Amino acid sequence: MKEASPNQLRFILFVAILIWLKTYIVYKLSFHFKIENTMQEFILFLSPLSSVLFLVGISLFLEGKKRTRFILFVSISLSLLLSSNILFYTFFDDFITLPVLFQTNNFGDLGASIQQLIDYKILIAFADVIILLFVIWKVPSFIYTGPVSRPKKNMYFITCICIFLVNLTLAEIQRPQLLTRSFDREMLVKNLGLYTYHLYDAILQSKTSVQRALADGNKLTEVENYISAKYPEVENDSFFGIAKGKNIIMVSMESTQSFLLNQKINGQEITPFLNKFAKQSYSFPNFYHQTGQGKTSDAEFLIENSLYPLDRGAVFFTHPNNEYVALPELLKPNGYYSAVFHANNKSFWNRDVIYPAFGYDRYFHNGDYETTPETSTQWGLKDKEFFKQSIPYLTSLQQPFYTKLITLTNHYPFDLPEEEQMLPPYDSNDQTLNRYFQTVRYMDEALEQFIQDLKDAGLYDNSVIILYGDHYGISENHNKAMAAYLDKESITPFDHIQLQRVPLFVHIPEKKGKVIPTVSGEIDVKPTILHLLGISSNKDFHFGQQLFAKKREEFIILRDDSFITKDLIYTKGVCYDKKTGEETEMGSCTPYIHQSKAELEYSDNIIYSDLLRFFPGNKYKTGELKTDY
Ligand code: GP9
Ligand code: MN
Repeated sequence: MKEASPNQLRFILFVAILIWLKTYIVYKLSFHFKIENTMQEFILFLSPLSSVLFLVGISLFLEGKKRTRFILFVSISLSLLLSSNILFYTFFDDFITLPVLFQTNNFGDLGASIQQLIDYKILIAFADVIILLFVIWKVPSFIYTGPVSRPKKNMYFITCICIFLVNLTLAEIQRPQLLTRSFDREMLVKNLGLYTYHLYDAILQSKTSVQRALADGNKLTEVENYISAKYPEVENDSFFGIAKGKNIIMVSMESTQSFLLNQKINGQEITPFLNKFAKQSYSFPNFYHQTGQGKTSDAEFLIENSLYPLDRGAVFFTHPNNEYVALPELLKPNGYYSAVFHANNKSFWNRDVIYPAFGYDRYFHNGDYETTPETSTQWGLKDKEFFKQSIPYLTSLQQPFYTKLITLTNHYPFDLPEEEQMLPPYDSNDQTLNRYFQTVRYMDEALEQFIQDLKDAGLYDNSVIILYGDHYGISENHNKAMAAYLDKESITPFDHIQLQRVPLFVHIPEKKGKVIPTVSGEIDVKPTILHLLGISSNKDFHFGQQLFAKKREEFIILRDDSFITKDLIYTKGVCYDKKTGEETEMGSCTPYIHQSKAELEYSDNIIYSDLLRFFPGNKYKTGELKTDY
């Protein structure tokens, strides 16, 4: 006997609704979407539905056991996708993109952190799978696996498309240009649903592969023209060549934000050494990190290439085989030996693959360091021990050298044994912030010892020492605690941008240094180093502007499309007056919005199409990277 028609879809609809509601519950528990009105909440609620209906609906073309198996497959796959996003979000405050997904090595290293993050939310992510298995086992009569009539299928998919179109229209009303602004992942997920977002991401990714194949060398000339018009070179100021022939020792200070400087908790300075060092250096209080999903590696990329990192994924992973005109490579013809020090897995962030493309001669990684459980955290060797063991390597290098040391201890979850915590405990409700202060202080002490050791080794007086914070350490998830700490009612989007400032100190031998308040960013470091060493920039390709120039254009673009000028901050579609922190009329920001869009696009194009292959200065490529002693 033919089954009554409503029952043909009963099981499929049941599963779709289950996955849909589960997804919404996970959204609410795990992701911090900024919801401004009821309509946005409704879109958030609606958004997973069409894709879930569609995916589950494919099973209508199968019959019998195959249909049930397929539905189970969809349910498990989506649960896996969802739970990976839960973990990733807790850690990086962002959603997964395809390139990041291929960074399995990194996920391996995150192991210990992931254990801390696994909780009941993951169980909820799999709730539908559990219910589904139960139904298959206990109530098989509920499952209809027979044929479904054509009109019924048509009706099903038309409904599906209608829901999607309603969703998209509402989303476009709330957020015009949604699909063209892919860098705003939260917006995409919020409006299109997590699963549609992943499809969209996959399409973008394949577009990238095609782009390289179709690249045109003339595009590079276009970018060069843009750069020389926007950022003309000033070579003959008094800083040009001031450190000619000196070594460069650069330190990437993990997760170090500027708000920590010159501040006390419980009457004690958080960073006593950095505060002192700042006074003997050129310090840049308005220096911003510009990193994206690639975090530390993006900071390295910005600093050594003066190109923007990508809006999705870490460029270290997505484009390690491109041609670059990076600092180590540029300095080589000037007699510089280059080395990088990082006491963690050599493959973290794909460094062992991309460093040769930057022209590095030597990569010291965890294989070069003595590590014991006492001297390390999950992020590798602790900073004090890292610096201590790096000194003999540093002193043995051929001079002049260009070096970069990457600290690790001040990394989320900011773990440090109690006996090594030197500050009186900070007592907020937010354990992450409490712990952060301790690891920052630890790093501060490690740096103090390091600088002393450089002096003892005779390297201090013939080296330019550059310390920079790679990116934020305290994410938006901790805004409540941050607001309390900063004595504010809340952290506004304006405050958030100001919190993206990270320290930059440039110590030049025999120079007293001073505070230079120019609005600047990681993109400016490369031309600055070349300038100090007296290396003409016409062999170089870079976006930033050297930091000592009197007439710099004060304009820094962040990877999420926000920007900062001398007087304005633009973020999340709002233009702010820097003096008041209040919203100001959009007209003031408009020209910069265009410029920032163009500049990011130019930079992205260079990477996606591997345009620096066509750069004539690109002839210093060197041979192998040594990774063992
Ligand atoms: C890992 C370290 C941390 O080696 O550089 O990277 P992050 O998670 O900060 O990008
Ligand atoms: Mn980092």
